[in-house]
Amino acid sequence: MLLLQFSTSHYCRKARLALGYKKINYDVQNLTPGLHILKLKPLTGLTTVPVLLPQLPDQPQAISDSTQIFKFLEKYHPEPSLFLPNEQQQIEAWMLEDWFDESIGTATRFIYYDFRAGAGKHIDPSFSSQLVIQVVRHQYKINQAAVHLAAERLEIALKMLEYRWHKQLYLVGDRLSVADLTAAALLSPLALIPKYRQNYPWLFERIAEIHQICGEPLPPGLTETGE
Ligand SMILES: N[C@@H](CCC(=O)N[C@@H](CS)C(=O)NCC(=O)O)C(=O)O
Repeated sequence: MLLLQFSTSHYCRKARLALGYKKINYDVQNLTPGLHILKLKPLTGLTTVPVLLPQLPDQPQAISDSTQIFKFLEKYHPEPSLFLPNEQQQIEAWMLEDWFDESIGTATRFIYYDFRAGAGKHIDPSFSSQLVIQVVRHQYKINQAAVHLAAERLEIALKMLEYRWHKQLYLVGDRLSVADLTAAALLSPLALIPKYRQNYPWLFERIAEIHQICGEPLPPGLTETGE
């Protein structure tokens, strides 16, 4: 299998966590932002990564969207399962997965790129890095008002995660599900932001644990020793 990705994308991290959880061998191809459209549009009709190319007989040529990749992997490689045996719990896991995908993953993107252009500029002040950051800010219309709203949305997610991850371990049911992997990937960009690191240490411990279970290297800002 081949995963088409941006190396820094948290949605691509989400797909890698699922591949790792299921111990599936795969290669990655890092696409260049901007030029990625030329490759993806004819393949999927969309412009976003991740895209999985199963490269297997009788399987689709390309699967676009991290949620569709979860569904394909579960069918292709059912064990270990990312679906919960209780149907009602699985519906709840999908609802959380979708909320993280559509709302919280974009909120962390807004907060992350705002940080990288301001207080976190020192992480990579190079012209090329700051240019990419400005292009992304323009593409997603990231301004102060939008960042403020994103931070408010994120607060709700953090309260929910504190209750479920911190106190119960799993977001739904009694084992890892699509909801846990999605949250671990889509909140990972916050690991570079001191305010979140200081206020939510349990969050990053759980994100690190899930990465370790999935055999995926830790996101930038987290190290194996937790520093
Ligand atoms: N809902 C999509 C979102 C993926 C997404 O937003 N990917 C971004 C990178 S983080 C992307 O490819 N952006 C480039 C573009 O929109 O052209 C998924 O879960 O796969």
